[in-house]
Amino acid sequence: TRLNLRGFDIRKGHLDGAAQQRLIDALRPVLKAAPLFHPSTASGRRMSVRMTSAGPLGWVSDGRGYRYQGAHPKGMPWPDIPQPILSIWHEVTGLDRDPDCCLINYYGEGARMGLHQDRDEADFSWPVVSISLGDDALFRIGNTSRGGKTESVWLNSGDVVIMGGPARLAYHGIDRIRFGSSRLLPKGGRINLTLRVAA
Ligand code: MD3
Ligand code: FE
Repeated sequence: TRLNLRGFDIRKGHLDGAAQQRLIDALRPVLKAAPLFHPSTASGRRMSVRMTSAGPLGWVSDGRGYRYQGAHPKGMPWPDIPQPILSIWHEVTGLDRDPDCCLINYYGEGARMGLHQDRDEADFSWPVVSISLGDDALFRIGNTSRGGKTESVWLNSGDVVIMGGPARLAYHGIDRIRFGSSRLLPKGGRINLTLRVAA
């Protein structure tokens, strides 16, 4: 089913169980080559979500601020974005160009992501595509400026969300996950993939 919330195009159950498992299998070597790390905010606080990236550019955050860069914090190049992930981008966006970043967020027990905008990309006219895998997550959507009313929706494993147009600059975050609600990841938790054109 398809749901439109404030311009967020939410495809519930877009990926069946087999497709979800293929993505997890494709991510295993990526996580081995570019291990998850805890980014720290510019203010020096460690984020509860662990992250890594695939593609020419990856998103990092440390004492020097937020940015996209060509290498993992430990120095290795980011691995390529697996083909089954690129296929989903092309299927749902219809675009000719590939994303240059697949940001991989891992939510363990208690991890969350506060309301924020994604504004480190060069051109906000490209959409962002999000793929949810594993445990359920409570996704909150706000407005293009801070404050005002928000709306929440549960994202489940296999859901795909496309943010384009004005939704691209909306505040959003993950309030909490239901740890252990899915069997997809043997150790539990949630993986969110976001496909972006960063440069
Ligand atoms: C709306 N991730 O990585 S995905 C993020 O579930 C992020 O891990 C959340 O917010 C997660 O920045 C939410 C949905 C999402 C991702 C990117 C967006 C919504 C977005 C970029 C612009 C607008
Ligand atoms: Fe975001």
